[in-house]
Amino acid sequence: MNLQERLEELKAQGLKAIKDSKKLKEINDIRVKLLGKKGQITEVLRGMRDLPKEERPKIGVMANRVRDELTNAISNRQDEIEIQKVAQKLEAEKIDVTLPGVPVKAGQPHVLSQIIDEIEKLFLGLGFQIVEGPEVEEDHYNFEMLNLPPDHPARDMQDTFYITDKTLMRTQTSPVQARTLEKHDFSKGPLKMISPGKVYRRDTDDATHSHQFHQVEGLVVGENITMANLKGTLQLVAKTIFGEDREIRLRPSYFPFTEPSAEVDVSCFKCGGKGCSVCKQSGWIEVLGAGMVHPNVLKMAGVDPETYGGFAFGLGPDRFAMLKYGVDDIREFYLNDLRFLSQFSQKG
Ligand code: FA5
Repeated sequence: MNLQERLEELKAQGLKAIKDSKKLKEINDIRVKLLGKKGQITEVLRGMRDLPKEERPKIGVMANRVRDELTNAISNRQDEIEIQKVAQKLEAEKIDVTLPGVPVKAGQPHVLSQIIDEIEKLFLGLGFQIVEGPEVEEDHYNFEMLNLPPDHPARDMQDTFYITDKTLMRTQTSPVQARTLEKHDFSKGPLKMISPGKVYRRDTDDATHSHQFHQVEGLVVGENITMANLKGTLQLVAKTIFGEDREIRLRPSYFPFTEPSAEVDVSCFKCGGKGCSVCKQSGWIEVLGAGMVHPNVLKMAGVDPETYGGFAFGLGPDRFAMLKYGVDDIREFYLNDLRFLSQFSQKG
């Protein structure tokens, strides 16, 4: 076989092997076998030394053409294999966009937040401002400014967690009354505010008591504010939260920062006032404390009690929620059990 025939043969074999190759490694092996330093084509080119001078150019041209053809074929096949590889990968990793997604469970505000939101909405509609106060409070505001000097016996009812001698976890939202009264400019009109938030007491946890619970404080101070205004406001709260047919009643009570003071009951949601096990046969359930702001509280905040007066109340949203939904243990609100919490739809 002369060199020309050998070249033709190598070309035909090479092209066929390139065409049949499936992997990049295979094609690389073919390249080395044909065109590498010790490759078959390279060998042919070396063999040209033994040819008569006049034949060399012809064979040289042919050998170069065969080498170029094989190089192109290798490069094209490499590209094809690469493309196939990508196509296979895409096929294998195909995402079926018609598959149903993993459902994201929509949450909802905690039932206590729902009650507080409802109360806030009502009071915003009545033109009240919403004020927040610190949970780590000064003894000065939590007690003294509310007419509870050190050693006042009523402090015992609200024993709490002290941070230092002078700072404590607030036992009530009433300190926000004192803080707001101090700042209010009465030349601009009466003060109407509510203040929701967490409070803390060293109460032993039981079905109706928690060491951490919520209160919403209310305070109105201005000229000619009467107890009738207090009663009307609380009636509205009861009807908004518990329903149109709820009545309230005020019972005389004692708070150092209000005079007169009242404990406020709502007619029982279960029996409507006839008497049942929920209301302990009384027809009424206690929900909040209230009263007319004590003149000492006004004086201490720099407000003239001869000109201004008003009412205040402090209600417990935890107890409201218990009554509204018939929950018999306050601790349920703090256990974070979604089976319990998800029962309370947003609309309540
Ligand atoms: C007060 O805390 C007064 N600051 C309320 C007040 C404000 C009176 C303004 C007058 C003027 P009392 O301790 O009664 O009052 O608490 C008010 C409400 O908080 C109660 O009616 C009850 O609903 C709720 N509450 C009290 N202690 C607990 C507790 N341990 N767990 C859950 N709720 C409680």
